[in-house]
Parts: sequence; structure tokens; C-alpha cells
Amino acid sequence: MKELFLADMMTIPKDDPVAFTFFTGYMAMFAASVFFFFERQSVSDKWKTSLLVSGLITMIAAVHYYYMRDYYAATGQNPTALRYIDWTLTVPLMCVEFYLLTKAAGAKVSLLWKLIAASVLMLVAGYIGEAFVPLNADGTAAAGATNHSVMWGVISTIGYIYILYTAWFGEVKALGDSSGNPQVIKGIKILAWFVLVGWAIYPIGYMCMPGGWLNTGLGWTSSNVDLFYNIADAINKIGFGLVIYSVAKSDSATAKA
Ligand SMILES: *C/C=C(C)/C=C/C=C(C)/C=C/C1=C(C)CCCC1(C)C
Repeated sequence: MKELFLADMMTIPKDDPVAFTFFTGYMAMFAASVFFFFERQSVSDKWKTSLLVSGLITMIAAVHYYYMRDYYAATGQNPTALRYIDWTLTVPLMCVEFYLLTKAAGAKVSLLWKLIAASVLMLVAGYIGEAFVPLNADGTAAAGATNHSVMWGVISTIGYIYILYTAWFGEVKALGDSSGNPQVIKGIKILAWFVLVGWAIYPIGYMCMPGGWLNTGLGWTSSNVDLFYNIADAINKIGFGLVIYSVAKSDSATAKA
């Protein structure tokens, strides 16, 4: 049994792009964590917590990818529960990054809680939408599947739009501007683009599940759910961290000069 499992893991990546992204995703998250943890020492004190949080985000993801990768290799199914446990920990930590970036300009903890509340709404609704979609015994969409996924998808989008709005036009944007720090202003702008473009990949994956619009409309299957999620995670978790890293590096250099 154990040998068979290992053999499966060795053969799947070459003909299965989803498995491939689970394996590369795992290694990329792992390497990014090592990078962020080690680079902490190269930035000034006020940026060390931000880099620690970047490393925690990719490290939490790496551990979940380790398990999701094996779950997928062994069953060929979407590791939905593990996926949402990962996001429930990492998305609030991304909100912490926004808070830490704007803290020097006077961000209050209430900003952090509002962003976290919006992410919880987004993720709980998304989980109900995916995990409890009505399915037939053979895994195809049962009656009501489309209604279920659309309803919970819309509720989830409310949380997403709140975060998007806060980053582009709301408190995060205003605090960034009032910081008077060009590096912070630029960093917030790039992160806002990540939330607009990078995070928008997730609803595309969501709509590939049985009953989802891209499933019924274009015939995209549930393995595409993980393909989109894996690509989006690599872009967003590592990319977010690198933006923070570059803000921290350039601001530390300015402070020294
Ligand atoms: C590291 C993980 C991240 C940044 C995850 C982000 C997840 C989303 C932005 C998910 C959004 C969803 C919608 C906006 C509607 C459909 C359901 C979701 C949960 C896929």
C-alpha cells in the first residue's frame, strides 16, 4: 500500500498539471519562507515584523501544500478542507501586512479587525459554497448546485469587495497617502493591484466546480479548481511577501542614508 502510494506520487506530475502545481507550489512556498526569514536581518528594526509575517504566510502555505499534494496524489480529489484551513490562517495575516504598512501613519487596530472580518465572511461563504454543493453519487452536479454556488459565491464576493475597496479607496489608501513615505505609497498601490488581479483568480477557480458557471458554461472540470487556486496562491503569497520585502529594503536604505 505504501509503495503503491509513493509510485503514484512519482508518476502523476509528468502527466497531470494539477499535481505538478501542487509539487512546485509546495517547494516554492518552502523556499520563499527560508528567504523571508533569513532576509529579516537585512532590514531595519521597524520592518522585521512585516518580514516575519511574510515568512509565516508562505510557511503555513508550505505545510498545507505538503498535505494537499499528498491528498490530491492519493485521491485525485480537491483538498477543499485543507485549502480553506490554509486560507483562514493566511488571508488574515495578509490583512496584518496592510495594517503593519499603515501603522506608522496611524492605522488603528479596528482597521485590522474590519479587514479580518471581511476575509472571514469571504472564506466561510466560499467554503459553504464549495464543501456543501449538492452532488450526485458520481460527483456530478445535482439539482440546485448552480444556485447554491452562485448564492454563496455572491456572499463571499461582498467580503472580497470590502477588502478591495479599502485597499484602493478606503482607509488603507488614505493612511498610505498620509504617511508621506513614497515607498509605502508605492507598496500599497502594488498590493492593491494584487488584490484586484491576483485575488480575482480565485473566483475563476471556484466557478469550475460542478454546477459552477465555468463548469456548466465551458465544461471546465473540478480539477481546474485546484489549478487556478495553486497558481493564484503562488502569485499572491510569494508576490505579496516580495512587495513587502522591497518596501522594507528600500525604506531601510533611505533611513540609513
Ligand atoms: C493565500 C490565499 C489567498 C490570498 C486567498 C484568497 C481567496 C479569495 C480572494 C477567494 C475569493 C472567493 C470569492 C471572491 C468568491 C468565490 C469564493 C472564493 C472564496 C473563491
